Amino acid sequence: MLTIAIQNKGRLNEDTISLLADAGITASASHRKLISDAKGFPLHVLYLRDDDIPQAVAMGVADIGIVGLNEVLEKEQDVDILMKLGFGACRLSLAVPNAVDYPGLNWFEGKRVATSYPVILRNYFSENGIQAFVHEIAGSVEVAPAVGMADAIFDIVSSGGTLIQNGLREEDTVIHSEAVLIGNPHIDAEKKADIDKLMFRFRSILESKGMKYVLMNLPKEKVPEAVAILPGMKSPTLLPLADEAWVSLHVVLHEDTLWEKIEQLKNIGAEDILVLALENVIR
Ligand code: PRT
Ligand code: ZN
Repeated sequence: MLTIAIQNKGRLNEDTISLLADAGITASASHRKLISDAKGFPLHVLYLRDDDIPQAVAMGVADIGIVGLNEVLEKEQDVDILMKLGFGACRLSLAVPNAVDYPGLNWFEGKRVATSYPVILRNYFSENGIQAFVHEIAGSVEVAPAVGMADAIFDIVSSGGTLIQNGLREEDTVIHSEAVLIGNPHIDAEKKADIDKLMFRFRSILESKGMKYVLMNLPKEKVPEAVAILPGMKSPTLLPLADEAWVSLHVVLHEDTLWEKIEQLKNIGAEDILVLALENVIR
């Protein structure tokens, strides 16, 4: 049976549990357990600190894991990145005190930079030919410049609020991160088949994000114009109505273009437009 390592508590725990739930898999959210059996899929769930997940997967203690890309890159363990999961978005950035007049990356030459991500930062500096002092600290990296422990920091940024509160300014984004599914590279065929099944479910959930199912009544003669408004679709679905001059048109739209398309369809005579939530897109 497949074993998945997930964060036991913290920022990724809730979204991970709800992604599994959307995929029909009930995993206990309990923070005290180390391991439990999920319902709805043959799966052991191992609850770990996010820092330990890449190693657990590389060692085969877990076959797969859900963790931030930032942790995967930092730990440099032998794992495959199987797919991005669309939550836990953040970036790893260099930030300097507001008072600094920042000319570019060269500013970091000879400077002390505090971070919890020394591996990623050292790699970045060496790729860019910068010689700086990387100070690893475990937490509260953002206070290091104010207390004189560092000249700048390299840390996770999401809204940017923490930087502002600490008088720091984001200057250089090094990586964009989000939660990813990782896998042990030496998995047997049986487990591989289960991982494929799981990924198929995750993909259908991700694809349906932001999608709406839209239906409307349309004068039959307007169908070619409606099709022209809806490019990129294989074809909208048309169903006959009792009144033969009208059809019912069904289409899946992304919410980014939803209102624009609906206005255009209204302008050519669409009526009684229903917009419904879409749970899964299975291709
Ligand atoms: O206990 P454990 O080791 O498992 O957890 P942890 O404390 O190491 O990590 P946790 O739970 O804080 O974060 C888990 C993962 O969530 C990270 O590895 C990232 O992949 C992701 N993530 C997404 C974030 C953030 N957004 C985030 N904003 N992780 C941390 N932050 C911090 C950031 O460092 C900043 O100090 O939240 C603070 C607020 O950010 P702003 O910019 O919104 O103010
Ligand atoms: Zn951690």
